Amino acid sequence: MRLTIAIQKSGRLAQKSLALLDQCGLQFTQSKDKLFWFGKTLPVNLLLVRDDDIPQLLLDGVCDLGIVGQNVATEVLLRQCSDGREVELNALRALDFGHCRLSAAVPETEQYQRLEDFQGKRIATSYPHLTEDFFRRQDIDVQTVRLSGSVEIAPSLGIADAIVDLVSTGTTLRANHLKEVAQLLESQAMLYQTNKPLAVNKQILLDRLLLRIDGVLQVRESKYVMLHAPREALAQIAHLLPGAESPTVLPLEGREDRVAVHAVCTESVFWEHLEALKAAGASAVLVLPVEKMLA
Ligand code: PRT
Ligand code: ZN
Repeated sequence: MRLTIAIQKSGRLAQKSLALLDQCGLQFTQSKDKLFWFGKTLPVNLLLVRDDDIPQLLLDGVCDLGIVGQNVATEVLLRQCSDGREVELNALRALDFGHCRLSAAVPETEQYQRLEDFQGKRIATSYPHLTEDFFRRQDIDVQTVRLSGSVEIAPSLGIADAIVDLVSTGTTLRANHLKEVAQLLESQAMLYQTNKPLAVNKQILLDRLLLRIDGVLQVRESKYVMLHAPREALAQIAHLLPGAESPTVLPLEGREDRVAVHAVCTESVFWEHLEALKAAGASAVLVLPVEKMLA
């Protein structure tokens, strides 16, 4: 029995999705049509598709897991809901890439003060369900103009008064003389599953994969810190190590007053942390990268 994961074939999430699975030790033989990759190292196959298709493939049971932006998953779920279908997806892990926000923007020249200014406006978007749901909740009537791309040019073409689109740096908005005035959703890539239970063997495999994913996510920030410290400052030093659980304390040959301290810091270690450790009496401080981690 094999697990199937759907990921984006090409686009903003494609490389990072593959990199994550690669870091989890998954390797694949690529098929010629490149749509289906066979897992060599674990019984996990890949389906390479357009990101918009991933939620539906999950709901239809074509794949067991999918990596897609929350923006896309939420839009598809709202669309299903508006068609009278109650469906859900479980977000198993936030993957910390593909960060963006779905925002409303109006022409720079527009006098905008509050959300109610959208009343009666035409809003161009590729996210009609998210947009309608957001404004409906605020009791504001808007008319959506559905576009599948180049949403940002709609106001200058006169086909909409405002837009709702994804923003990351804001460059696209500025280039089109638009200003971001409200945020509808914050998004990043997520690992999704349906809420249908998996067969036992697949669940065991998924649990194993999740442990590896957690290890990969954690390792990005983690550092292994080694230092020498006065025995009486141990409590203070342990407190100064960012995100470290009980450190290992080792004797130093020929020294009664000082010990070696080793700890895994699961949060970023900045120069400020090292300076504070030194001020507390630490010396010989070494910060090493962590390659792999399994909790
Ligand atoms: O072909 P396929 O359908 O698979 O891909 P796609 O073209 O629909 O999606 P793609 O690859 O562009 O984006 C995939 C996912 O990346 C999105 O669904 C988001 O979850 C995430 N993401 C993160 C973004 C952005 N950042 C982003 N900036 N998706 C799109 N953009 C676009 C945005 O639409 C706008 O045109 O980038 C422009 C704005 O960027 P800035 O930096 O100028 O603000
Ligand atoms: Zn898409």
